[in-house]
Amino acid sequence: MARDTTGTLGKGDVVSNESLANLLKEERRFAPPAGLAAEANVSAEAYERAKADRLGFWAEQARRLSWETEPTETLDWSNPPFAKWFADGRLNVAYNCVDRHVENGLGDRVAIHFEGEPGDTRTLTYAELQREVSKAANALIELGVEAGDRVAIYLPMIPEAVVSMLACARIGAPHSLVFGGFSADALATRINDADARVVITADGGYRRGKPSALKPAVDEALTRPGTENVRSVLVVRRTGQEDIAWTDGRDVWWHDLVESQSDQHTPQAFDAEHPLFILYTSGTTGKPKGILHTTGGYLTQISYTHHAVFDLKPETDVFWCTADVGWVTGHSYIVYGPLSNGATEVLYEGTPDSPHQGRWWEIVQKYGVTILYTAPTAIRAAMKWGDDIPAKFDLSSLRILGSVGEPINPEAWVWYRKHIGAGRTPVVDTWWQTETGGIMISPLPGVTETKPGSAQIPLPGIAATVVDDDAREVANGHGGYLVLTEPWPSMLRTIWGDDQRYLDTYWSRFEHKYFAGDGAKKDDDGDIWLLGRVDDVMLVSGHNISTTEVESALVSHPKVAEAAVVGATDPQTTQAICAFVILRGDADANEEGLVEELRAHVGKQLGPIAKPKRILPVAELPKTRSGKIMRRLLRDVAENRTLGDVTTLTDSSVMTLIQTQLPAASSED
Ligand code: 6R9
Repeated sequence: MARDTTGTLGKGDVVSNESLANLLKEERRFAPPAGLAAEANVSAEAYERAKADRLGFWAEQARRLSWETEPTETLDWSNPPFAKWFADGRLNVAYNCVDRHVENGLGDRVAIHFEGEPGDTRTLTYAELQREVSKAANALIELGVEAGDRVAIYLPMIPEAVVSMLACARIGAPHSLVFGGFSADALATRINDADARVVITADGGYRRGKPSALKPAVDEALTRPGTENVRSVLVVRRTGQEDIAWTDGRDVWWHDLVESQSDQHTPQAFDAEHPLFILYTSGTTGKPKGILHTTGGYLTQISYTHHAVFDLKPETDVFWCTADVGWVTGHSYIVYGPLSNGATEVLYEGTPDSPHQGRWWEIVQKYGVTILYTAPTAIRAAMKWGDDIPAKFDLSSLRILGSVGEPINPEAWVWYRKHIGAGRTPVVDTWWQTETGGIMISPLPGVTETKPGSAQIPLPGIAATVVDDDAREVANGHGGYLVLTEPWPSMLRTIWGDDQRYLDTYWSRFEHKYFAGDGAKKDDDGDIWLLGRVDDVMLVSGHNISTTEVESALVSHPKVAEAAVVGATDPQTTQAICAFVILRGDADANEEGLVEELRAHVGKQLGPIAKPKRILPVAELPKTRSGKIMRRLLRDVAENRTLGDVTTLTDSSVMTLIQTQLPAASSED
């Protein structure tokens, strides 16, 4: 396959043009359902309006919120890239997410349907949520937390996680959530970096039918240097484990302290640029970055995008975002988006396959979920388990499906629409990052004719494009780097305590443009396709090949459910493509000729250069808690290195398993 040299791409291209052409073969198109389009919250006209007056458009969206002092300024970009949005406005985030709905007569509307992993349930109306948040806010005040103090939250997916976040927001104390799956070390680093004063945790949570302790990790983290400023640990009793260690004077039970508080608390307004939260990116390399988000701009964009992308009708919809609250999708689309819009939503503690592989579909049926927002990794797992599982449940309430977290390969997209959405529901593939705070690139369900595998176009008011090495916008049909060319309301404001790193990481690769770190291409219609992290692009015999494309080609084979591809150092070809595949439920890993069949399939789809040198069927892939494949670890395995940091893995035994399987299954040319 000859390299196309006619394009604008130079040395170090993210994607070669011939491989672009391959992805452009996707010709399936899905028009919005007529009924949905007619009633949609946002119509095509929004793009025009935002294009004509971007700042005016965002000023208009800010009016979705209740401000104590309405902003008169929209954007202050006098000191780029340090943005201020709505800087002279003042508001309270918790008031916007809770109290104002109660004041509007919606106190009896269900805010949260909680489904615990063991099957226990709890319903919280907006009025109940207001009382819980007020009590928790009063408790934090009693612990001496003041506006500006950081509070670390290390909780399972239980209502107290949402209540704690809103209580912090209510009193202006920035929260810093740490995944319940993270180790004591990871927790200590984050507590230290944010200089947290209080930690909110639980005795434990439930995972796969068993209690799993959390408090011991907090106890251990607080023995590490740099965590001395933590004066209180507030502990929710979730599992009732008995052997819990207790530090008198520091540890306090939630049911003692919070339950005894008054359920009245008057929220006070904060400046629009008051810090709302710090969230550490799971980052595959280096010290975690504390991404700082602030109040007014963040809530404006999150509320708008939740309304627009999911077409939320708060009176009738039941929204469910399956993410963990400990990562940004949970912050923006479990807590701040749905609640600012007065939605009714599901919060589920457990995993999709416990106690059976139909658990999610059972929950959709039980609560009549209408909008489901999940990640490609979960969709591919469901594909692997088989079509018959979702088919056993009534999923007819669903009307919109969303995807986030990784590129969704066309096969998974089409499967999702067909087997979960009954071939009827739009699928919105939403591209964004912890740093962007909210959705940036996505179809709109009532407007966009969708294309499986593409996130398509920037939302109204968002400016994104694809550039080459020299920062020139690429023509349609070409690939390069995804950049954001104008500031947006929910953008990160800096990296906590490290302005220089903020500049270096995001604003120095291309002048005046935000560098997202993702490879992307524009198709002939100008629609954007995401191709994975730039670091994941492989160099094979002088060709740049994106891991996403090879993975997508593998998954388009009927026997493959999931694939992870890495480039391993190779003396002949610079890097050699090494693929780890999870087979579908009915495929046999020992089948004669399977590896050859898969290699041939990729060769046919993408060309011989993209044929993996090695293909290894595995039972599991190493993933972060947010479902992203940790290719770095697979590269370590493929290159026979000792494994790097595995603390952010969901399950580190996966790596041992993969390592022991490796030599036998390799296939050489
Ligand atoms: C929200 C979230 C951000 C990175 C991002 C990109 C990948 C997210 C995607 C997607 C392709 C999508 N990503 N959504 N890639 N299509 N729809 O995931 O935030 O955890 O910070 O990750 O995830 O690589 O740069 P975060």
